[in-house]
Amino acid sequence: MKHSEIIELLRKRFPNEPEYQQAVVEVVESITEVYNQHPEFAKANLIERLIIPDKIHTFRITWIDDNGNVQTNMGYRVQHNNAIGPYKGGIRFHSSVSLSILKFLAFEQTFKNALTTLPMGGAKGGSDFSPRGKSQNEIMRFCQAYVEGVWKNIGANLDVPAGDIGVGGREVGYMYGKYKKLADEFTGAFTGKGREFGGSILRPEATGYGNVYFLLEMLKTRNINIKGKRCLVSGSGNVAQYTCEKLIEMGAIPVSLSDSDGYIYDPEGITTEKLQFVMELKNLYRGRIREYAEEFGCKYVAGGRPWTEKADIALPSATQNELNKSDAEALMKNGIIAVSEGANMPSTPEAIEIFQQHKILYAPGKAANAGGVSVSGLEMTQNSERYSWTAEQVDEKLKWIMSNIHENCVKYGTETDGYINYVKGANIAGFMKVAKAMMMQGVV
Ligand code: NDP
Ligand code: 2IT
Repeated sequence: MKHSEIIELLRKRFPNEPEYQQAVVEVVESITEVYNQHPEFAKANLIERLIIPDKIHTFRITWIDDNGNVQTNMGYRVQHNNAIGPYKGGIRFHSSVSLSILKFLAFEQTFKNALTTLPMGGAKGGSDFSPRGKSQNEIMRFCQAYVEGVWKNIGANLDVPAGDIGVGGREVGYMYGKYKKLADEFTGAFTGKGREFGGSILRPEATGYGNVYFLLEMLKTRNINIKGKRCLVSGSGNVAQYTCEKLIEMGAIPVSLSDSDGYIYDPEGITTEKLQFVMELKNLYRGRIREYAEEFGCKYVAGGRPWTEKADIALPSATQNELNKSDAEALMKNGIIAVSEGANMPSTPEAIEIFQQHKILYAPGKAANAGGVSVSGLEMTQNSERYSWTAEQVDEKLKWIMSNIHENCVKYGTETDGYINYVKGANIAGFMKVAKAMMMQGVV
């Protein structure tokens, strides 16, 4: 495989998909060397078979708003690869959703899921529907309409969706209810369900908690204690909230949060009580993060991102490409020691280059945020067993999985000078598992 040929092929086949190109190029750069050490991979043309998703479902979603107007949105489910298990990945409802974004997320998910040790393939779905300002009934009708478009293509042994941006426990509940009615069966076809109907304990917390567990493993490699470390967190949704919760529990000090309108910086630290306010604000009242600054009298920057504030650690937990080159330079100038990604692909390639040049601890999302899908995998296991585990059991497994992912990154990503290149490590470890499974299953 020639790296330049793959990039050429990508640009030719998928010319209008910048996010997809970005995600693929990163993986190709990491795996070229090992790929070429296995001539059987090229013979089976594994790379093209990984660049073209297995299947993409595209459909129109029609729903009626509270004023009686008929609305339409685009609906998608990208089933990227099922070499190691049923398709698995979240659903995103956001006005920015495009095929390029869902393809990049499904591609990343394939390698992330391979890292978890659990049998899950990679997928992602969603819609350009914006939940912002919609009533509870509109959300429910929209969720039901999305499922109408996709229900025949998902299922416990086929493809198991979950949450992502704009889709949390409420939306999964509505989608599962509609799925159950259409399919006429009660199976684990979604994860992130309510605890009362098969949802795993700790699934809501898993991505944020898992990211902090991964961060602790990274810090351990340099004998750094997390206690008292000031942490920049972006986003204020599911991942950001539980990242803060675990940081506080570990004695670290989260000092920022954001949403698509701006960020807050609280130099005194976001405490448990303040976090409770954020959870109610975001999960119940669906308000804006600006209201935190109004409540607690701290700084709010409209339209900004928190990366220019001084801190020790950054945990981007909002969205893709939310941290660019100049943000990375600002972080370096302020002496950041670690960046651990809760979001998927939040750092641009130029930002990553800066982190690695400065040899700081840097974990890409597909390693650091794999805790969410891992507990989704554990939810699938519990659903198959028709049993539920305790919080201790799930947490112990989550910790083990995150430390195992870290170990694999060290194994495949340690460079000659001892620097751990987590991007390379995660990409090679994830790719090798999927590649071996594909080889054993023949040319299909
Ligand atoms: P939520 O919808 O709960 O929260 C998303 C947060 O990010 C909100 O604060 C939102 O602000 C902000 N945000 C979304 N889009 C943008 C944007 N274009 N610009 C600026 N801010 C934005 O989603 P999650 O917390 O679940 O997801 C956050 C990230 O974590 C995503 O990248 C997701 O793919 C990733 N992830 C999620 C997992 C999960 O289990 N949920 C698992 C692994 C990764 P606003 O309210 O203004 O829209
Ligand atoms: O990006 C992700 O890993 C998720 N949104 C979670 C997917 C899942 O199936 O739990």
